[in-house]
Amino acid sequence: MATVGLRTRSRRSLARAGRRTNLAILLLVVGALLSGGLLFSAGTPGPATAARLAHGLVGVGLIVLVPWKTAIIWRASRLRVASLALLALVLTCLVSGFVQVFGGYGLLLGISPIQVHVGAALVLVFFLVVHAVRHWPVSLRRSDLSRRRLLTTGTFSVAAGAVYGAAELVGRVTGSPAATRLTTGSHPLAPADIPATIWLFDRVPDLDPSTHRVLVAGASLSRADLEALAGPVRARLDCTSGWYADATWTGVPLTALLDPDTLAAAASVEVCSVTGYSRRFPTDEASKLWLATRLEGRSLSAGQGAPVRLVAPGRRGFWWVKWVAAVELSDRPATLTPPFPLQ
Ligand SMILES: Nc1nc2c(c(=O)[nH]1)N[C@H]1C(S)=C(S)[C@@H](COP(=O)(O)O)O[C@H]1N2
Ligand SMILES: [Mo]
Repeated sequence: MATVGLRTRSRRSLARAGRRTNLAILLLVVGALLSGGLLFSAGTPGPATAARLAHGLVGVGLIVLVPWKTAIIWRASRLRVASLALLALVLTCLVSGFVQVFGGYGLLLGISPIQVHVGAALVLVFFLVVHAVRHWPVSLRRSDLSRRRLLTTGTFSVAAGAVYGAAELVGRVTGSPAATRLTTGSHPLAPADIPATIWLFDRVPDLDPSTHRVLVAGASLSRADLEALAGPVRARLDCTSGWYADATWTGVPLTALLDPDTLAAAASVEVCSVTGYSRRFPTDEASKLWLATRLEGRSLSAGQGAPVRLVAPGRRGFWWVKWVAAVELSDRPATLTPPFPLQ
């Protein structure tokens, strides 16, 4: 039997590209949406790291399939606008994802790569549904699960893992921003550069720090009351929009403000903003939740949550409720909270 050259083999492989390539791409795009959704909603670094790794691998998997998908597109007798839009959106997601990882946190025309990435992904869902409906049903064959096919899938996964590892290595060797990011994917910022960040649609409220009061389990406290009890706390603010900052805040732990017996009897502690934004924590986290009035010694700015905001070391940024109005103990378990606020 004559050995077949690598070039001939890859040419044949590309010529066979079709149903299975498309199926793999469908699975990878769905996987990207799921892992991206998990990464967005993970409240702590552990799950965020797992989701980030899965998201990166799936993204690289899509890139590995580019030659095969190109062969399919090249052969297609006609290309529909909706399909081309879907293609453009997938490419936008891939490119913005790479810019975020290797370019670091930055804004171009006031927009960050992650905003482009998430925005394109949301629009993509619509075109993905159109595309899937048009090509429905996806034909599955018994041979798709044959040993040979599983071997191909395994080889493909190893290739994706290798490309991922190589990209990570290149990022490090070249000293790109990818080298200094956290396992959650966030890039470092100095405390002075912390941007005022809105989760989705919240608004900076107009508050007077000298008259504002925070209700802590019914007790009304002024900023001066809180500052009288406050001390320094080092914490890492890690925002899902792709940056983090290690900084010193000035605050009071909730355990210093709440009666220990009442706290022990409750199931959760809810921290509410004047805007309606709120987060519910398990009561055993109360000693790690701080009502803060200062950042690096300076009073908070309006955008940073003045006069009082939550500092929640170990929780991702969207748990750090700004413009705190009340801290309430309740019988409701902390698990009965949506993963993230809808405002
Ligand atoms: N009330 C309220 N609190 C909020 C937000 C918000 O939109 N509304 N954004 C959260 C997000 S996503 C982050 S990352 C941090 C950002 O804090 P910063 O504005 O000081 O950077 O605040 C959190 N607290
Ligand atoms: Mo955030």
